[in-house]
Amino acid sequence: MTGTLFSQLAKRGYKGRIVPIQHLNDLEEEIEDRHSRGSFDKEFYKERLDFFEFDPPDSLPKAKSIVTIAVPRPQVRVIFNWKGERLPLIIPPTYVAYKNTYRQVENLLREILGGQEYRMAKASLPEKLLAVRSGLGFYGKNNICYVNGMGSFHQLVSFYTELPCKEHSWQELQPMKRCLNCSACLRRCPTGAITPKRFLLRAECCIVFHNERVGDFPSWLDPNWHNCVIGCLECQRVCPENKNLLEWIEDKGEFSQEETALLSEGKQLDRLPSSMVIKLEKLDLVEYLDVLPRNLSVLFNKGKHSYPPT
Ligand code: B12
Ligand code: SF4
Ligand code: SF4
Repeated sequence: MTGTLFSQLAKRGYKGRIVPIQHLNDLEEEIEDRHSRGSFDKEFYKERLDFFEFDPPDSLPKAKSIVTIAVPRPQVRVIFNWKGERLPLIIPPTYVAYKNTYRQVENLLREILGGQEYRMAKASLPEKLLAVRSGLGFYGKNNICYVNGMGSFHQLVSFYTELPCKEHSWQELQPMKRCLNCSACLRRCPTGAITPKRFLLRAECCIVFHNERVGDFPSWLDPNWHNCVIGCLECQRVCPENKNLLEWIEDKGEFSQEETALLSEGKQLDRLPSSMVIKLEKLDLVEYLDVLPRNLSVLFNKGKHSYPPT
């Protein structure tokens, strides 16, 4: 059955691994151990890591395995019309269609496993750790997970299933081989979040932590470091492992002068025309509406509009 599962995934260009449910303990211990040693900034932990659930949900008491899957995802380019200029801006892989990608994989798994009466449920786990431990990927020095043939441009999705796991691997934490002789991401990261002092990212220094949340950027964060509508691509663009993926950019629409002005003013969803709401939903930007005025104004002011330039 696992053979059928993974060949069906491969047909769509996805890659996956399965591990027995017993490894949940290992995932929990690893995160808890780092937490108790004080490796995480307190605010960061509370905001971003506190949601992990290291038990299968009550709806699936007989879960036997965890399946983790990597789905290739492109960068997305959106045009914003601002002060008479058409500005192409980039949204990094995974933001657009995040939930949709998840749903697609869920439906596919339900189709394959449901035929055999195996049930499944969503897992809220540290997905990179699971992917690397299961042998699906490797850690880059930038702490992002790399999968052969996909670089770091992929979304990870994971599910509990009732499918028994006969064969699996559980690897040591593995850096990518290429990282042994490379530090390009470390040198490029503007904030020092990637540091030679330890492998674990200083996530509280990562631009993404700050440009995904509402409020002013902290005073130490130079707004010119901000480089995408949301998120950051500096450490992935410079990575040789992503060389062949950099031009995989999907164009996903345009906001007119009036629409861009509404976004920049921070108008709430119920104040926006329905045509705009549809655009925002398609881009999965609705949840970032509150951060767009700040993020866009920085990009509009710095005049460094796109990557690669068009
Ligand atoms: C919290 C979070 C963030 C935080 C913190 C990121 C982080 N590195 O922890 C912030 C907001 C900053 C963030 C940013 C981004 N994120 Co994010 N994020 C998450 C989330 C919710 C949890 C990540 C996590 O577990 N962090 C906790 C730390 C402890 O885990 P870790 O990063 O795996 O750290 C391990 C290594 O340091 C390793 N380690 C320690 N020492 C050593 C030594 C050696 C030698 C080795 C090899 C390893 C090693 O051990 C640690 C685990 O114990 C996941 C979704 C999920 N459910 O997992 C998405 C997720 C990780 N994010 C994702 C993405 C795409 C991003 C961004 C690339 C988005 C962007 N372009 O802007 C950036 C990348 C920033 C970066 N350099 O990491 C994807 C990653 C896909 C991939 N290819 O890996 C995920 C998996 C979402 C998804 N479902 O696809 N994210
Ligand atoms: S830029 Fe170099 S060091 Fe960083 S993840 Fe890529 S290969 Fe590894
Ligand atoms: S995403 Fe940006 S800020 Fe975060 S580690 Fe990478 S380069 Fe540094």
